[in-house]
Amino acid sequence: MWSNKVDRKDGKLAMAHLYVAFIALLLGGLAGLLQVLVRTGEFQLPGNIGYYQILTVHGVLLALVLTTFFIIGFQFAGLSRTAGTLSSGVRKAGWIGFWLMTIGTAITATFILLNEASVLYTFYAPLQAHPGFYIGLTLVVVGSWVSGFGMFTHYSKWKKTNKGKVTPLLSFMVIINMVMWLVATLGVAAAMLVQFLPWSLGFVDTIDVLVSRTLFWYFGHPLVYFWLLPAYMVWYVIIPKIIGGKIFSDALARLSFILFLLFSIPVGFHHQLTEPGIDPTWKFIQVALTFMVVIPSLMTAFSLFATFELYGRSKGATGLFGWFKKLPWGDARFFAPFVGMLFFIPAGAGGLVNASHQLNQVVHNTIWVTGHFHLTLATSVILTFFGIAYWLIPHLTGRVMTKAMNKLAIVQTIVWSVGMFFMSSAMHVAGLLGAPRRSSFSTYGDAPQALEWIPYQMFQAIGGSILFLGIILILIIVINLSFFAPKGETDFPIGETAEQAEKTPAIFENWKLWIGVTIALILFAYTVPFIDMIQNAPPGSKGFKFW
Ligand code: HEM
Ligand SMILES: [Cu+2]
Repeated sequence: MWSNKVDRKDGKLAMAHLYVAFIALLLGGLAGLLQVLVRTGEFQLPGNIGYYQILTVHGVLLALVLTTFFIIGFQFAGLSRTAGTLSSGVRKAGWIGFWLMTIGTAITATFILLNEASVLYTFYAPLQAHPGFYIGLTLVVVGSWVSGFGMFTHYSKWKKTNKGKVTPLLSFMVIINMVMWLVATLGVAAAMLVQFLPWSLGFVDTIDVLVSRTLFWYFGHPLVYFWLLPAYMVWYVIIPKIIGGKIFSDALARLSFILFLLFSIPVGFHHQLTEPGIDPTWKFIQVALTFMVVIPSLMTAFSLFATFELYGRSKGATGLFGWFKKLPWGDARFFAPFVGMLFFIPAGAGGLVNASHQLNQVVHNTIWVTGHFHLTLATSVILTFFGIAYWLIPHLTGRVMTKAMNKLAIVQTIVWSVGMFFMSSAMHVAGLLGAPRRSSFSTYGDAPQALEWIPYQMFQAIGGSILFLGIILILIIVINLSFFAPKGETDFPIGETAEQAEKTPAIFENWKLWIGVTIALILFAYTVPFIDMIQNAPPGSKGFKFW
């Protein structure tokens, strides 16, 4: 019924998303380079460019635009590969979604560049941007919904024509991720429509700050899992095939995705631990729910390393770690995501610190936090995305990656790791010494405390500059694979499940059940504190523009 090749028309849709993603990487990375330079205390931004303006560019382009575009493009390609060519209706939905997101991004970017919206990518009230900033972001979300409904339609069509069969694993994972995204983005949509737009347009004078932040983090935590799950898709489904091994267990993979859906949303308070106005009991409950993601995370780690070990042993490896040597270290499609996985170990440990109430007091709003998500998002996830690009782009453009490009991709991975090691370690240590994040000040008038941070901020700048070199390298590879690499066939690797694995239970696709439990958990975690916030609301705040 379908071939192993993604249809050309579906490929174009996916590639359009990837182009926007990599343009965002270049511009966002440039902003990042300027930031690390400013924070050494030795460099000033030229002209009237404000620090918070470029920091807004950096956060919006990298955390919101790059990720959403890359993920939606990759997921359309994955659905087309595993559940068959998209119908013209679904493809049209994909294009409408793409253009809504692109136009939305352009509108938001315009107002940031006009210096009307230096509110950072979290747009915390009472900072108030030009309404155009919020309108643009709303269009990005609406566009992603249109694409998401396209994906749901494609899935249900597959179900209808394949009654009784288990959905291909990758397609199942895509649907979980989009369900989570849909439920989560309802929070930002509500904040935009009910709070930010009326307030920035002048229809109302004040905004309820606590409610706006709560709605933001209701979305903001599942957002990080929306970034992470596509990386997990690659680790579970694609990497086994690339190394020539098997998926350890289809059922375990699905169960871990379901657990991520359940435990990603009712936990936003762990970003608001220092927020007054939320009862500590509810903070405690949401933190306990947060720690539940340890279960699917460790399941994932276990299952990946089981795949590696089984493969190594099948190649004759002996001893406790003999299998390690058998892995295909010279293949960038494996090497980049694997290094990403390794970085996830310290990243996850740092996350446990952030989520623990007492330890959070030490690191809250320091640059430690920035160090943390440059490990999770900007290394584990991003290196995996680069690993996707190495086969997905040539697959879609009908080209092959040359040996030279593969070598450059290995170098790219090493450059990124070294740069990030310096930058992120410096951020973690400076944060422990109290250096704040999101500050254009570096020396604070030569205060002794701040001078302690400067050596780390120098390391941060060295690491950041190496990282920028990494961005140049990946762009060279992406441009080569898109336009210049030799013509040929590249495989879209999809792993098969190991023979000895258990059968997949049908209950995993009982959506009524899983969405029902998700909603029940959300209502449990948010209803009482939310009523409390509304009933005991402080006076609202007028808007502020500090830039
Ligand atoms: C050349 C590479 C990069 C450099 C040099 C860099 C540098 C920085 C620095 C110094 C900050 C903190 C500034 C401050 O708090 O004052 C920052 C923030 C941030 N970076 Fe990066 N970064 C890079 C790549 C990335 C990538 C690839 C991503 C995501 C995919 C990313 C996501 C973020 C986010 C979300 C923030 C927070 C912005 C905010 O606090 O509003 N960065 N980056
Ligand atoms: Cu979180």
